[in-house]
Amino acid sequence: NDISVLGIKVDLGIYKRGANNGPDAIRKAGLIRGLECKGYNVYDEGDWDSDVELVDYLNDFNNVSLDIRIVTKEFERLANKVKNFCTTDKFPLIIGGDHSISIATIAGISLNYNNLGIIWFDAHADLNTPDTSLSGNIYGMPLAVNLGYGYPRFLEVGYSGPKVKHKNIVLVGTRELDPGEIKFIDNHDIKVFSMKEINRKGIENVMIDVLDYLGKKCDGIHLSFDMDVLDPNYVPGVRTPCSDGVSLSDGIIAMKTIRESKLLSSAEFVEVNPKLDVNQQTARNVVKLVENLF
Ligand code: DIR
Ligand code: MN
Ligand code: MN
Ligand code: MN
Repeated sequence: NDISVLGIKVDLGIYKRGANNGPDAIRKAGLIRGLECKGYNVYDEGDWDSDVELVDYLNDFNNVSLDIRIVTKEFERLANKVKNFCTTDKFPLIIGGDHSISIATIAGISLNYNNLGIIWFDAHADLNTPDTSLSGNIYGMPLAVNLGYGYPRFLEVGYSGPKVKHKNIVLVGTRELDPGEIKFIDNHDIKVFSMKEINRKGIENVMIDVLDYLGKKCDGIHLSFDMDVLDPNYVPGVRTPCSDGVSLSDGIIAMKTIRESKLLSSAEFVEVNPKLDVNQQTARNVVKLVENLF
């Protein structure tokens, strides 16, 4: 009945800033109190921040390629932090930050399991590599890195090589893929429950399939929830809104189905950008989802 919370004030995934203040906004929207009201003991470990040097670097050289060496150093430190964060008997709940943090969080989390499964809620697949990315943004690459593809330096974060197996990954709510990502999925054993499947089968049936697929073979399941998987009506505060997405009520049903399975071992909610948000709607909806996950 214990949950530990870690905020990650990192938005190295793109040159435009804002998602670094996601943890702040999610806390202000009542995350901790919401969980305590449900009877959980919440251990708030505060926010992890990247080096000041790096922040200055981003501000001074806006729209210039990020130095991958510097970003890698930050991810190394973060992976180490997350590894320690996860080695307690409390449920690790992470709030971001942009989705690039998953390069580090999943490296850290995976050290605690032999066969980690990942449920990737996202309008996107985040399977780009520097070769296939059309934007150049690192936030479009984390899942590829977790699988062992991408900037060679990133593949060393935490430890060398892949952090998860292809067959242990499920994408949910997918609806905007780049050509390289489509090819990647075609050539690898990655399960995809796209928006089309959700509309056809219903979210509850989809989630039962997801949990059955992973539950049988994994010794832990991590939820990586990019808020842009929801329809833009519910998430004005994301960098890349994507139309015809998951409704808030379906998101809540998905969280409840995961909770009832008792299979989840860690979770992260990312891509809340307070600069873009309207009336704290996106931050509040993170709280709503989390309240139904526990
Ligand atoms: C796009 C957007 N595929 C990219 N990716 C996002 O930049 O690679 N992922 N927003 O969540
Ligand atoms: Mn950024
Ligand atoms: Mn994403
Ligand atoms: Mn996305």
